[in-house]
Amino acid sequence: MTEYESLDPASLAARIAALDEQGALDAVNARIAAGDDPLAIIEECQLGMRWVGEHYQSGKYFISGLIMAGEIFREAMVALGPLLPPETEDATHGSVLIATVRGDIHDLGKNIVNMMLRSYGIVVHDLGVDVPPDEIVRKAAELRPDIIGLSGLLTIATDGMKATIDAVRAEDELRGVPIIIGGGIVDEHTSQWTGADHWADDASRGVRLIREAIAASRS
Ligand code: B12
Repeated sequence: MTEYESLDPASLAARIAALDEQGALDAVNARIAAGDDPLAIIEECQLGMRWVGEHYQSGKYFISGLIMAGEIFREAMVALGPLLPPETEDATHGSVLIATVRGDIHDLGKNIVNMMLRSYGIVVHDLGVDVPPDEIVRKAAELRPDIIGLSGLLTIATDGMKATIDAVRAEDELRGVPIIIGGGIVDEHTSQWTGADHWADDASRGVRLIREAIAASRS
């Protein structure tokens, strides 16, 4: 039996993997009503999304499946949003400039990282998706964040990450600003190749590293 086949078909992850929009949203709402931790619910959504990706790769789903999964996830986040702490503009706990790099439009994972950072009172400046290196450099020079976060899910996004990091490092006034890369495709090797200071392939590790980097830059 594969890992996928062993998923409980009534579970949230299995419903997302099956692109059962109503079933997935019912499961999210039932878990909210039961008082489950919103982050645990998000993690299970993420597992379902991973299976959608596997089905796309194996040819079971087409691009429409990815789009549908994105929509289900977005709707789940709408339901979960009010349970997460509100945004702050007070940068006492630090600030992060974040963007999905050039050539990549995936943003659901980045948005989760944003929500988790905000729950720690960290100010997040989100530049959106498909952001070119020079735009990230320009906004970093203007906003002076404690750390820059670059997101990407496509293998090709590592090129955009490297180009962005090279551009930031070439800017004297941004010297010393740490950079973290994140997304399913990053690892130690990508981190070394791009010149990033940190990497994370899940939000919990990423948020921990970002908080540590902020604490280090302020001590
Ligand atoms: C939904 C989806 C889409 C949606 C995206 C909707 C949106 N608004 O984001 C749409 C339909 C637009 C899409 C398009 C495409 N997609 Co797509 N997509 C997916 C899918 C199924 C889920 C992604 C997702 O949202 N996961 C859930 C989130 C919560 O997880 P996450 O993104 O990994 O984020 C977590 C961590 O990575 C980390 N993290 C993320 N960013 C950051 C940033 C920082 C700073 C930190 C610290 C951490 C961090 O924290 C997050 C939370 O834990 C994946 C499958 C997969 N395995 O990821 C394929 C996948 C990423 N897509 C893929 C492909 C091929 C495409 C297309 C090229 C398809 C096509 N032929 O057009 C296009 C590319 C468009 C482009 N130029 O970007 C491939 C990429 C293969 C590769 N390695 O290059 C995947 C892996 C599917 C597959 N298995 O083949 N896609």
